[in-house]
Amino acid sequence: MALLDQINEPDDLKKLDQGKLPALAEEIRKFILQHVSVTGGHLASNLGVVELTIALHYVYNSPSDKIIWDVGHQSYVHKILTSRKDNFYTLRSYGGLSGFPKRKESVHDIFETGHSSTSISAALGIARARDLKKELYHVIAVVGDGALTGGMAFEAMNDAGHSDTNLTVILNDNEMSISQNVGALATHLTRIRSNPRYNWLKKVVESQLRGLPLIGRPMANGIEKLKNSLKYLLVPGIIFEEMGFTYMGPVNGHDLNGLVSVFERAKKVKGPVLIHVITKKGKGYDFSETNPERYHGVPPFDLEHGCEQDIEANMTYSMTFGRHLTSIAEKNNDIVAITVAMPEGTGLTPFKDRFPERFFDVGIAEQHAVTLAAGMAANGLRPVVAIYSTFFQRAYDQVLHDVCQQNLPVIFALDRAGIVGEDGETHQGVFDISYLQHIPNITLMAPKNTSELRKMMDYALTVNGPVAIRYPRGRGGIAESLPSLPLRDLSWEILEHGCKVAVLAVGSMVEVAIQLSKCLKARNIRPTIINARVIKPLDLIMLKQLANEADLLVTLEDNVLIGGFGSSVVQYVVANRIDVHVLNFGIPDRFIEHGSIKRLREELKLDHESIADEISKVLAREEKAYAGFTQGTY
Ligand SMILES: Cc1ncc(C[n+]2csc(CCOP(=O)(O)OP(=O)(O)O)c2C)c(N)n1
Repeated sequence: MALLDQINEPDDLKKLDQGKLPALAEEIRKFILQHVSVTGGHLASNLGVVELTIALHYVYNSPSDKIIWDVGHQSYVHKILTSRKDNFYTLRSYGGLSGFPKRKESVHDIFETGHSSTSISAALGIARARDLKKELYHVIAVVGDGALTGGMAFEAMNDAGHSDTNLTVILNDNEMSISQNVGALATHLTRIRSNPRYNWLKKVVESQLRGLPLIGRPMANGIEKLKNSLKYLLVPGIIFEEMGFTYMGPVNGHDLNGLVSVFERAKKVKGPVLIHVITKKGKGYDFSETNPERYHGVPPFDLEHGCEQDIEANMTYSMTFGRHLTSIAEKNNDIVAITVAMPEGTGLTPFKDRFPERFFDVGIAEQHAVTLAAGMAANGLRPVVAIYSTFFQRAYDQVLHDVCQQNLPVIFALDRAGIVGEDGETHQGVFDISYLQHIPNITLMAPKNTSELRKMMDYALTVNGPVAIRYPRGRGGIAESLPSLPLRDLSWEILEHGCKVAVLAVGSMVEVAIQLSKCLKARNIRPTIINARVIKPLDLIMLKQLANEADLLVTLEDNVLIGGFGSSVVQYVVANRIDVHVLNFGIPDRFIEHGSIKRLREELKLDHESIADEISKVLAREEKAYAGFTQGTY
């Protein structure tokens, strides 16, 4: 019987002989490969933490002991060992297992994540609550070297390090963020890893020190002092020691005996401890070991041939952005590009290769990225910050206070705006219109297709102030064939002339509007279809005309209804006492779980048929016209 078949929860694991753990690790690797190649998901990070996770559950008693995963994309092995193996085939599908820790999924999922660098703060909070309630258990944060580049991780270490709180931080150091990790700390960690002399010397001196007799307190204190001064010479993680942590490591993260023994020792240490574990991202699968960046997150793929990609056939918004930025930067030396650890995901790799000196990967540091851009813009450059919509949330104050208040010409390229699908709640880019459009000075746009994205980028460079362009994940669909006009006057675009009903669609919802139009025509309703490509400022000339001429205005957006584009339209209509129905379609007031984009749109009734049904119903009711009517839980 396979070892994995005998394990459903951590107690089963603890019954295994320690000598069998490496064989179990191999079985789990195969299990992950078989499943993730079908479901898609975060492959390389999980293959790297197989032994680490086994050892954690072998030594600690989850859920009494609390294990908190940073980002949470590497929690698959944890899920497999905590009663979710049999459901693993549902990973990331609608109604199935989430790709991230979820409290409602398991008592072993202590804290929900998806955004990076939160684990040490959360773990410290849990540990402090434990102490105040006079409870006894271990709290462990598992954080990657990439996640450690985030400011929050430092803020938490700074706080934890000056307290006596018992807390274990496991630094999973694989030299990679999604791409190669960056920054001074990453360089320091590399130095530790790559210096065998250091480690040899440390071992020798430590064993000598352990051999010294402990005669009375003065002698013990003397040894402590000696140890402390030797630390500067010998302890590789002195930076962590100086921050108040006991540093243990570096430890080979694929040696189960070594891991079990270091965790056992760490349990006895008082105060905050940091265990430095070295792992190989993508371990055990040739393709992912050699190209961990490509295999960080994968769609379903063929195990034998690996994850292939036909670049031209997959011309995404991100690629369009990256290529166009590279081409306009040829003629404009002031353009610089900033990414937060995601050169590949945001399409900036061509720019990085062509203009290495004008490209800045700042690590997982969204706040810093935005204020860095503000500084550059204040000194005459044209910075372009490429960030996923969901992670941009982190930098709200920097956008408001450092960029917009000073009206600095920074361009924000907000990738993965709207519903993103399988990554679920923590990654949906459905808040950006609401958290940006109320900030003075900003211009906010959303293209209907990739060619319009290029036009918007050209336009943004002519604006002497902040501009944000939000665009969705993946490729454009049926709207790709539509021509795109230059923006110049920030006007909206009329795609179809009709009467009675005017549909105002934002970004990727233009595609839905085109299908909606067909559907309505089949019901003898001929709508006007507007590409509301500029969200702020509203095209008031066109809006006024439409509101006065139509019986019903319909807004479509893949942003939350509260504070979204539709709410601005309603505000305008109400403020100007225009007698017209307004129907807002967008994301209701709740978090949207994982599933395919198509499935989620249907569930949210944001597909063209559901919208057509709702419009037909309203028209059929022939209610007395009133403004401000909204759909969804507003
Ligand atoms: C605030 C935030 N920005 C960006 C990301 C995207 N992201 C997901 S995982 C990851 C790299 C994390 O690296 P590391 O912590 O070393 O984990 P590894 O995947 O290498 O195991 C990044 C940048 C994120 N999750 N959160």
